Formats: sequence, structure tokens, C-alpha cells
Amino acid sequence: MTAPIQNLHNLVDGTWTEGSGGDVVSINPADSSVVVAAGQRADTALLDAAVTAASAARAQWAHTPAHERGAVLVRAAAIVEARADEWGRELSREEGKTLAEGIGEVGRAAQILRFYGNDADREAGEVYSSPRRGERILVTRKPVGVVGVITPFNFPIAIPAWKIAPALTYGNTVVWKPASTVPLLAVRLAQALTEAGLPAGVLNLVLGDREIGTGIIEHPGIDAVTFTGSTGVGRRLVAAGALRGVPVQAELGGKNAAIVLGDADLDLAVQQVALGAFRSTGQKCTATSRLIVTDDIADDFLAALTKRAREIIVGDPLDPTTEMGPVINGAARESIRGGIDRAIEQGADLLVGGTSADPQLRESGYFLSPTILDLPSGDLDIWRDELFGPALAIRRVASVEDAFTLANDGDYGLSAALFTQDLTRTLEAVDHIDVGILHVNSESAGADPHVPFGGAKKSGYGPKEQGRSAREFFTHTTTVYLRGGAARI
Ligand code: UN1
Repeated sequence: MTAPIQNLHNLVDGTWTEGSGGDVVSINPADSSVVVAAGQRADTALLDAAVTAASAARAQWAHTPAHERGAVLVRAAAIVEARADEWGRELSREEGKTLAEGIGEVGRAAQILRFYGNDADREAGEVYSSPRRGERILVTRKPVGVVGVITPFNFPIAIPAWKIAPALTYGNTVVWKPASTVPLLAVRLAQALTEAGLPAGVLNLVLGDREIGTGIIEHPGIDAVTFTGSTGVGRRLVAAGALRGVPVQAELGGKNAAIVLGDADLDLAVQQVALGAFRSTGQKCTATSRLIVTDDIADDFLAALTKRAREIIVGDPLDPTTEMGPVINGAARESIRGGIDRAIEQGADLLVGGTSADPQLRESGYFLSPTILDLPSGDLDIWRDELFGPALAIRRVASVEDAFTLANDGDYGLSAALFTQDLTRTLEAVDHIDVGILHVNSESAGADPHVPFGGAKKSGYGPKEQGRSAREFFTHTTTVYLRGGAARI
């Protein structure tokens, strides 16, 4: 039975509203003839209405006790969790990741909502001693106001949750534009928060593409913008925000390395590198797209990794045996193909996969096969440029020092994975590898809500996300020099 086409609406001031900015159509990337959901996107007038609603709701929400704000998120977490199977399936159909990953992601969104809901009851500032008698210095936190949230396609519900949940729990109101390829899961998250009792205007959902994104950053009613997505778009938003004096938190690209040293457990490393490179079809900013392996084990390791990549079952994400689904759309497939072809032209040796010779490549959907390229020494574009797909570029090195140096090569510094059982080497890596997230003996992707998430170097801009760091962006501080009124010392 084919699932019915879902109707998409914008959420403005607590009302589900038909847009008038043109069609928004969510296509199943595994079969581009299937429409998952359809509706009308917002036009700039609806965006205005959304910002107006968020501004109007702002004071009351900010003054709602934090516990009550958090309680809404905790209720939303239960709603999301109860629908995990149903919405996870929709997520797989809309985004293309496997059903297990889709259901897992919805569960993760619930976990994030619950974490931030409970965070409302944790400490809300700091107390310092004063150099003056009879005085204390408090550092209190207040919401920044109306936050614009712009989210990518690759985690259609988890990334929105990890931006929207802290924004709301710390007392902000939100105008949210999700990626235009995944509107249905955006509607689902907004639905859960509405059902959980979020007051009208506190969260507004505007469907649209670049015009609406630009409209958000340029809108005089927006006080801050949080963004995850491509480096190019992120930098434009950062620049536009700076011109207006609006803080922007941008989580951008990655070119994350797995470093496999000679003493590593090779079976574990093969399994984890394959997960890092190919899970979610490589479409994670934290995916492993570079592999650095020491010469002593390179041949054995690459033989085992190539064998594993060849075995990966590519196909319909809803089939429980599938291990890797399609990429999000035709443009993504062409750009990843182009990057792989260029690497081969520039001298890379194709170990497995590739662009055209893949028997599993289906023209009905946007499929690619797991691809591994062994690079000669020297500078290839694929070593530096994020392809955001299932393509892994390999360099061999003579020493551990060379491995660490090569890991730091490039503009990005989001995550890395180190495979070794040597504690001394591990501690050296902690000091020397310049990344925001370092995994030791696990794949380069993955993030928990209670600890900071974000990159070093050019992988991000502004405060990091998650954990305590989220507060840095979604609140500002007031430093209070506090003395009693009576002149008694
Ligand atoms: C993860 O590693 O599980 O866009 C999450 C991304 C990241 C999230 C990664 N912001 O892929």
C-alpha cells in the first residue's frame, strides 16, 4: 500500500497556515517518482507574520518560569517518542537514511527535548565573591529574544530539536526554516511541541528555501540566528548577521579523518571506519571522509575495508536489510559524482565504488555506491573539499607524527577518529589533533546532548552547540553587583 501524500502547512502564531510562496514538495530520494508530502511554502509576508508572532509571544514566554517551559519540552519528548516508528518511517522516506537510522533519529530528538526540558531545573547563573565588603556579584542569564533557526536536510528532526529545544528552554521564541527537502519531519516536530502545549507564537515554522533563509537573517525583528549547513551558505549568513549586528551560530563543514595506527584492533577499525564513512550515506558533517593509515598495516587494512565496503547493501531505505540508502537529491548525486571523477582524473586509485560502473546504481533514485579512493601523495581536491556523500579518500603515512600532521591538514576541524590501543599516542593526539570532537576507537560521527558539539578552525562560527555551550548562544548575561540597601558593614 502506498502511503498517502501528506499535506504541509506553515505554523504561524499557533495556526497551521497554507503558504502562498509556491509549491514545496518532498520527494522520496529512493524513488523520485514518489511524492511524500506537498504544500505551499511561505512567502515573505508570512515570514513577517511569523516574526511578528514570535516578537509578540516573547515577553510572556521569557517570563514563564523555566520549569514550566521545560515541562512543555518534556511532554513533547514523550509525544515524539510515542511516534518514533511512524515518524521514523516518514523520515526514511523523506530523507533516504535507513529505517533503523530514521527511527533512531526520532528517538534521539526525543532524548534532546527531554535533556533540555530537564535543564530548565538546573542552575541558572553564577555567584562570585566581591572584592568589596557586603557585596556579591551574580551573573544571571536572559534569553536573547527572537531566534531564527535554519536547519539542514541530513538530520530532519534531531538537528532542529538540538537548536529549538535549548532556544525554547532558555526563554527565546523561534522562527524556523527547515531544509526544503525535509518539510514533513519539520511539521512533525512542530506538531509535537504544539500538542505538548507550547503557547501560540513561541515556535513558528516557515517552509521555504533560500529566499526565506535570507529573509530571516535580514529581518529587523530577528535577534540571533543559528544555522547548520554548508560552509558557503553559512559564511554568507555570518557576514549578513555581522552587518546587522546579529549574532550567528554556524555549524559548517567537515573533512573528518580517521587515523588508524599500526597497533589498532583492525577489525574494530574496519567496522567503525565503514560506519563513519557510509552510514547516512556519508551525509553527516561528522562523517569520515579522510582515512590516514600507517604503512605497516595499510595493505591489510585497506583490503579488509574494501571488502567491507563492497558488501554494504545499497537500496531501499525501508527494506530492513539495506545498509545504505540514496543521497538527498539529483544535484547532490551529481556533485558527489563530480568530486569522485575529479579525484580519479587527478591520480587517485579507485579501490571500490565509483560513479558509473556500479551495478546497484538505480536510475529511479539518487543512489551512489560506497566509494574508496587511494590517493597518491600530493594535493587532491578530494582531500580538502567536503563532498557530503559516501566517498572516503585515503593517504598512507610512514609515521604516527606524519599521521597527526596530515589529520590537521586543511581548513576544517570538526571531528576525527583515532584507532590505537596505545595510551601515550592517544594523549598525544588529544593535544595535537585540532578538532572540536575526537573519538578514540569509535567512528567520527555521533553526539550526545549534554556535551559541547562543534568544530575547530573553519568548521564553525560562534559558540558551540549542545550541553552547557548551548546556553552561551541562546542567552546573554547580566552581571549584578548586589549589595543590601542598609548602610551596615
Ligand atoms: C552526529 O554526528 O551524529 O550536520 C550528528 C551534521 C551535524 C550533526 C552530526 N550537525 O551532520
